[in-house]
Amino acid sequence: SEGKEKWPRGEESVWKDGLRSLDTGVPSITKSIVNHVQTSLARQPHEIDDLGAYQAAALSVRDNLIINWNETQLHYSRTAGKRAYYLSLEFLMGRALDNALLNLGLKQEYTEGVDKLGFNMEDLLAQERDAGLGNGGLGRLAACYLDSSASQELPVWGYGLRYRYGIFQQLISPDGQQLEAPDPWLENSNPWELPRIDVSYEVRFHGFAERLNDGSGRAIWEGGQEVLAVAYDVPIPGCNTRNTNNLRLWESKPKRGFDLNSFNAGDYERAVESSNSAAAITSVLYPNDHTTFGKELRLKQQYFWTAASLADIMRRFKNLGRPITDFPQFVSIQLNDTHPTLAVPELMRLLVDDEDVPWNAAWNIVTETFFFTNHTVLPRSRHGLYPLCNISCPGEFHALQRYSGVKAVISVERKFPGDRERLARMSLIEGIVMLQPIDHDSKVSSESVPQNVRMAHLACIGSRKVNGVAELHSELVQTTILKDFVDFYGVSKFGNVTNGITPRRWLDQCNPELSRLITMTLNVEKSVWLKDLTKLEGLLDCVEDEDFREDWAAVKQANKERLAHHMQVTLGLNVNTKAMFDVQIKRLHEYKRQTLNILGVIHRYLTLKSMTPEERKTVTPRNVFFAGKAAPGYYIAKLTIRLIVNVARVVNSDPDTKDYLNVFFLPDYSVTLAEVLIPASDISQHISTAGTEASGTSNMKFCLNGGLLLGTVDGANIEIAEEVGPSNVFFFGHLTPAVEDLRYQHIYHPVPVEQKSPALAKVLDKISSGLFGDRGVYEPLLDTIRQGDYYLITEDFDSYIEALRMVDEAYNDRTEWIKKSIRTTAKMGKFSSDRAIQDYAQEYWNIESTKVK
Ligand code: B1N
Repeated sequence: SEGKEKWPRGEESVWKDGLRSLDTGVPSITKSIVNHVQTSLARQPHEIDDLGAYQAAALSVRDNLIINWNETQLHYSRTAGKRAYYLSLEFLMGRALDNALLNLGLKQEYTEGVDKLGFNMEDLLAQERDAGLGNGGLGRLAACYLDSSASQELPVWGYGLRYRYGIFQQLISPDGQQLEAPDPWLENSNPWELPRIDVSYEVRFHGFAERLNDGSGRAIWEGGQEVLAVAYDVPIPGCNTRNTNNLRLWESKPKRGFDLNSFNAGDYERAVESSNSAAAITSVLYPNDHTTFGKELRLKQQYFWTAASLADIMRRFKNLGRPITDFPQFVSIQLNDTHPTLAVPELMRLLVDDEDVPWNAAWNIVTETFFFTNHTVLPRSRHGLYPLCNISCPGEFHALQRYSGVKAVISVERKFPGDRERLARMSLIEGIVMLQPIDHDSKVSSESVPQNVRMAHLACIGSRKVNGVAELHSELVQTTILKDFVDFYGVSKFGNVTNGITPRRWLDQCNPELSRLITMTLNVEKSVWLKDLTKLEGLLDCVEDEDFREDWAAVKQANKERLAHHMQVTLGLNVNTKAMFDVQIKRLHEYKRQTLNILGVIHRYLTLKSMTPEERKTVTPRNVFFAGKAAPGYYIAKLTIRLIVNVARVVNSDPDTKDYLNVFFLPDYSVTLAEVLIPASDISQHISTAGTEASGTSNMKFCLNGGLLLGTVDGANIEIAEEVGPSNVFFFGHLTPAVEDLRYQHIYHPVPVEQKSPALAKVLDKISSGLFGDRGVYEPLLDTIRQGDYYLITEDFDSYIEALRMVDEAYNDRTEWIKKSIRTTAKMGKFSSDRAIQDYAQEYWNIESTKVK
């Protein structure tokens, strides 16, 4: 189906007659929607509700995407150039309809079309469920990169898993406890995916690998359980182009409905179980951000996905009819964090065992093909250590041990003779330094002793280049977790690609009013600045234009009202839209320090309480918004949510303060909720302990929408400040080089909180005293600060409070604030994911744009 040109059977003209072209023009759009109501949905016009109308409109848009998708795949096959593949266990796509309409340039026509049919486009868009196949920044980054690849006409495919349940739904009980519910995103059927029953592979688990005694080093892997990987394709439209790329997601299925052997033996239950276990592999996304290890099912997901993806990539490569050694000339594969690391030994296995490539040649192919992005230096996430034998791909284990045992150790030994400590640090398999090649038994079974594999080391040695996701983070990767590998390979193997975001979703789609104002002001076609975001600099010419500033401020005000309306309708809350909107929305994590934020809120509350009513009138009213999910097993993160909710309860109902301070925790944070929150923000908080947030990407989204940034000197905050200038950001807190020493002091020379920060001590005491109810429940959270204080809340508290004061002061100068807002948006060009994808395409993958005519 991909480019093997066959003449149609039968009469060509009949085929040609049947081919549909793109729907454009309102009459053809309404016709196609009505057709889908009648046939695809099998419903009567009079019984169509918003959901039905959404589905019919989506199917109609999908027809257009499929036509473009087919053209694109044919074009890529015909031109037979190099392709890149983005392997990510997470793709946090959000909704698709609005994005597709905007990228196709059909929003206006479809809006008119559904209007003629008696519906309102906004209502239809609201029917769609988010595709929440990710936890946070890492998964959303993958989604932005797909949008940029398609928009820049680059031949890039994503590969991931089709989880039946995406990220859990978050419910918040009245007393502030997070409850999790499954996310049945496929319940109403998903119009954006195309099941490809013609594309499937068998993936083997367990069994044994038998080495052939022919001197080739090849092994035959047999037995165990075979699971079917079935492809579902999601078309990825580019902006203002026909190029439509592909996201291929794998679903696991039992190879046969039943395990026939057990079935025949009369063991019906066992037969059903094996089919369940196959289907279970892609049943649910692991809801942990930064920590997921030691779970067998997770590792099975990883192997299932990498094996199916590589088989698919190999088949496509072989269609080119090239010798296998050309593989890296036609294929680049980006490993999104360590999650797809098993692709390294799996490609070795395919090359050595299936393609009969000698070991050294195979290793050269592998290390020319893969590229590895590291997304975190946090110690807890780095334990990418898995008991590899337990996932039981002994074929993998076999290949890996051969490498680890023979090659790597020998070459490290050669470069650093006798440095056993270095050898131990660099070892791929924890606790094992093999100076002698292991004497392989000809059979390696899954019953072998479990040994932990260091995924980051394996990904590093298996890749041509390794990159971090912001300047500071890439530096930290090279000086800390992979330092020994820098010594070994040299710095040229290591690089940086600062993250980016797609301005299509994160400005044009989520903030249509601002988009319109920008287009009018720059006086170019919208797609011109959307595809060259540095064009925003043109806004700087208008900073002194008072009318323009008022228009700019009016858009922000309208977005604040849109959020307030949303909260009124969905949560029944009244939000004062005259107040400053201060937003922190991200996964709950100690390193991200939502705790610091809520402690600052309490400090503000106590200060307000100590003022006279007259004094209070000088205070800038503030709404503080929080949203974010906590990993279900992350006790401290859940306790932080509970504290926020209870602070909100007390503060919002206190007649002394409620006109000056309100706190909101919005449940069930998602891409779609972010699209409402971000355009409404005056200031947003990105306040991780220095050196812990690899990049952050929501910081870029807020700034692109004219929200100012309050943050630490960390991740991409630093590069944002470089662009917008120091007077347009609010920085506070200790710098990365100080962090290690401060932590050391906290352990060996602890100073009581009262001495470090009396203001903070008072806040902690108030919580302990039960001011926010639940006396005693918050002690474990407070103890993380009083003892050890790993994330340095006490060290940064006072400068944080001072930064908040400076935000207040700046906000009170309305004209200056609007100017800062305009200047911030104007300087966001660097953070377009188009720039990031160009970096990858040119510096890493070596692929070129190729436009579909
Ligand atoms: O990746 C984002 C960055 O902008 C963030 O700073 C970074 O925290 C985030 C294991 C992760 N790093 N590591 C993860 C997610 C899931 C998982 O199972 C680790 N996510 C990040 C994009 O670069």
